[in-house]
Amino acid sequence: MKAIIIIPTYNESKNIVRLIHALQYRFSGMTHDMHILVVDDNSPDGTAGEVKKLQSRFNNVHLLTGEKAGLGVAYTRGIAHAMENLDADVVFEMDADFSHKPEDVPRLMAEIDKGADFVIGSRYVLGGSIPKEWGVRRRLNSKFGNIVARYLAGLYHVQDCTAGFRAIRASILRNIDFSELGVKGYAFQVALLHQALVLKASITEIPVDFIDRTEGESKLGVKDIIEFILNAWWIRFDSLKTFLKFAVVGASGVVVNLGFFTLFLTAGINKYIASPMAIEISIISNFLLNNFWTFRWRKTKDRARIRGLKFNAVSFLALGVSYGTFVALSIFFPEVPPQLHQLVGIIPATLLNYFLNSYWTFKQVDEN
Ligand SMILES: Nc1nc2c(ncn2[C@@H]2O[C@H](COP(=O)(O)OP(=O)(O)O)[C@@H](O)[C@H]2O)c(=O)[nH]1
Ligand SMILES: [Mg+2]
Repeated sequence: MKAIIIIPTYNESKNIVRLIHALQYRFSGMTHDMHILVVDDNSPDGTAGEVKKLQSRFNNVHLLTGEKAGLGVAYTRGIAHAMENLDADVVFEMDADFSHKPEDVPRLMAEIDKGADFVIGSRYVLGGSIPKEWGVRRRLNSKFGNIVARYLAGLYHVQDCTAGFRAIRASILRNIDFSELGVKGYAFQVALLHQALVLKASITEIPVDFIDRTEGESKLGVKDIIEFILNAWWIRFDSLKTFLKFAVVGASGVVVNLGFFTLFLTAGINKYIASPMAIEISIISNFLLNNFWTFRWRKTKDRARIRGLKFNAVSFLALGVSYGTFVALSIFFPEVPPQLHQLVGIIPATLLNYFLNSYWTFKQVDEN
């Protein structure tokens, strides 16, 4: 089999030469036809020049250059080149900064040999690790990204969703429309994993130690983090249509809530009683619309009755949050019309309501 290790680089001149040598050393003990494709975005530090020098020594080293447009864009270009021009059977993703150990490459390849379609060098399965020297902040950052991908996007079954060390069969990649992924930065890793899950690829995680880089700096930016979170929501909703339906239901809930609240006030009901009544009615109407319209297609584990019970538990909590906000605002800002307090109370309750219902009540069951 022909395997292409794609290494995206931006200012990695201090790492790339050493890494290419280390990989060549590992390749010598392997039976497959192993290649390296460096995708460099015109790094100002001359990374591409270093690679070119090595190309005269190694004929399995390839270079693709382009404008800097993000990690995902670089990978998309690299994968297309590996498949169309280099005839890859397997494509690896690997960082240039030695965070991924070259000696793990044969281990990932061995899983492909055993039949896996998508092998992840995983930090979060038993035996894998993140750097011991990482402080609480970096640990939390890494964990947070993974939690967003697993629980917000819903990729529950993969322990390390954000890993950048993977081996993927070309047969899987060929069925993915990369122009549809809609991501430019680090979110690419999660978007690609999601597509592999949609295609029912056989996914294997093997433990790796993730090593802290010693040369150069991380390129992860704020833009990447924002795109990462938006992408997770996007995956959760699966499509624009589901998202729009959810938004329409949410908007209708606001109208129902405030409409009934006003109705109860005009009927002379005390505002502290009118508020929870209106909240409850809108929660129920939202549930019914989401159940029978927005998420109708979702296969869930529970029967409708259990789902109804779970939903009631969630509603009760959401009602508490919404009503608590209403009461607090009424006490602190008595001069503001009560409708406004009621409106603001909807915000935290909606977030909680959606999250718990999506993750628990309407949790999608996996068919695998
Ligand atoms: N071509 C290209 N490579 C990138 C870009 N952003 C990051 N990289 C490379 O992707 C790999 C992982 O990036 P790194 O900054 O180490 O991310 P971190 O490990 O999450 O901090 C490294 O080899 C980077 O040089 C980019 O925009 N374009
Ligand atoms: Mg790194």
